[in-house]
Amino acid sequence: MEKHAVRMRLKPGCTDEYKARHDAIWPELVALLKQAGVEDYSIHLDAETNFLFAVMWRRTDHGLDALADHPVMRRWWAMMADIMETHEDDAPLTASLSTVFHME
Ligand code: RM4
Repeated sequence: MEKHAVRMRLKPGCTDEYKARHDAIWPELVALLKQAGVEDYSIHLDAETNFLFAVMWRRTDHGLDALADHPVMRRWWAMMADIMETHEDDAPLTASLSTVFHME
């Protein structure tokens, strides 16, 4: 397992909607993420900047890269595109975060 963190960005004024959509996350998306090797996944908001910090534990042999082409993932990203900063194809803009401290 490895911990992986990325930064995304919410559009201003969309906090409640973002939370509501994730509270009602599609079971098929959860199944897809689990199947791809994700075992623990949380997203944290900096309300001052609207940056979202996503942190997950994933198998080292995870299949997350292939999910970008999966119809369920694409449908989710299309649904989320009105409230997140995205590429033209609706995939969220992401920046990888490097680990600088980890206490176990
Ligand atoms: C996020 C974003 C991510 C997805 C999670 C579940 O808002 O779309 O790509 O992994 O939702």
